[in-house]
Amino acid sequence: MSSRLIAISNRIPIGANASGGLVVALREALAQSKGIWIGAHPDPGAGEERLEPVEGGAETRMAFRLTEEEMSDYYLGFANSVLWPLCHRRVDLVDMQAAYERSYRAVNARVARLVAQMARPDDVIWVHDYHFFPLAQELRALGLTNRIGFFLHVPFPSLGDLSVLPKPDDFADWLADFDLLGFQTQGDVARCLEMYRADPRAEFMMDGTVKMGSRITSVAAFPIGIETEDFRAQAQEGGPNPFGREAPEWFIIGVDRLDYSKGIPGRFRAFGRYLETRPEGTRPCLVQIAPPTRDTVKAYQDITNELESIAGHLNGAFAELDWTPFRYIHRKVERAKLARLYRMAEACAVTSLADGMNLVAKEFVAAQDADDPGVLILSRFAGAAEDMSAALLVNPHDIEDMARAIGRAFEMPLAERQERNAALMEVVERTDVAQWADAFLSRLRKCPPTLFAPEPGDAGMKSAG
Ligand code: GDG
Repeated sequence: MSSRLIAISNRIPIGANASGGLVVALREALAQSKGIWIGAHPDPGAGEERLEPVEGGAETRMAFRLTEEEMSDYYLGFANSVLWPLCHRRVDLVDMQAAYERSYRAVNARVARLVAQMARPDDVIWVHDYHFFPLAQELRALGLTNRIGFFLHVPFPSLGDLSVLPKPDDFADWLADFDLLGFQTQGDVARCLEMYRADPRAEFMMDGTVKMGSRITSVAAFPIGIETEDFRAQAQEGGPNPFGREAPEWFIIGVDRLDYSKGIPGRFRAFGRYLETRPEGTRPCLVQIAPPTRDTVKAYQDITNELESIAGHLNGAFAELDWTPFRYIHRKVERAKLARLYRMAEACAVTSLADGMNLVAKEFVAAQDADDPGVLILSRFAGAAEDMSAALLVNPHDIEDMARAIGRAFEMPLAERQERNAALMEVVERTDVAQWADAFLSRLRKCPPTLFAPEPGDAGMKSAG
């Protein structure tokens, strides 16, 4: 029998109806190996030294509880006010506090103890995202020699930006204790290798792996995708017109968690610029869905206020009594409705300033009618742009460039739309989320085994306390 998979992510799905690409991909991989999914319970607890079973999934789900203080210092603090802006090239927004770092290290150490209690020697461990950069180091310190892989959903930080961390060298050590580092794009792989090239302790092996002390780590890109077939079916299902009697003549859609990395204010300004130059008599709309996220963090309150003010200002400038060009919805929209909206839209704008992949770009393409598809406008700074070059690629820092792209989308002949959509669909199918999970796990299972846990003082394993 093949070994079990233990997956660790910050959140785990609660309830039988939890959906989303990661949920489905991990669920399948876990079901195949009778595996376990470990993550933080959404409700706080007392920081207990135990995992509790979570009902609802066919696979085994086990949760740990964060204290209120850890929610604030580890999750909103170090993870989302230090590491998130660091990875998204916004070091100006980094809010460095000693308590945040302490909490991050303590939560990682506790999660490692909990994982170690469950893990059998031949289990394969797959750690997700920036909440758990030091987890392998903590697990090795507890003596685990299992194969441990890491997938980073967000961009890998640039070398210069890493200096904002209290001990920048620790970052390379944390990652060196994983057997496999998976990133969204070749650009992320290059930035990770640049970090090791700048580190005199790192050696590059003939097969492209990186050696730090006794540890050997593979680094590769595994572009994530969506459940393509499922999403396409949902978009085709039909149902009532989500706009009721207020359907716009021509509309461009934006769908993002309301995050400063997504470049939404620039998108609004570009649409405003386009409205100034649009063909006479046309009444296009921008429909923006942007549910709130991390809204107790100041940077998120600021972006919410900025967006409301831009939307209000631009509607004031352009709206007519019977036409509202900006339709901004600051709430979560049900998934089936979202799929239908994508299919109805003439274009979709993804204008991220930095983005690991961006699944909205893939969802929009999957939802299109191949005979009469909409146009994808895609930021060069989204990971998706590496493969989805048949989109209209734009510079999200250049309002005129984005306004021109909206104009091109508006006027694009059917044959060109079909040709671009077919090329994009080929990418979306090839990078389906099930294939992503398979590719990562089969590569991880092939990594050479760790024969012994490193001794304290080994260059690949600094103090894990
Ligand atoms: C991180 C990385 C990477 C959004 N609004 C609603 C809604 N959504 C769904 C979208 C999409 C998902 O949320 C957003 O995914 P993204 O990939 O665009 O962005 P992040 O949340 O930042 O995800 C990113 C991803 O991880 C995976 O590795 O691609 O780069 O930042 O699925 O559809 N869904 C519903 N209602 C909404 O109002 N139902």
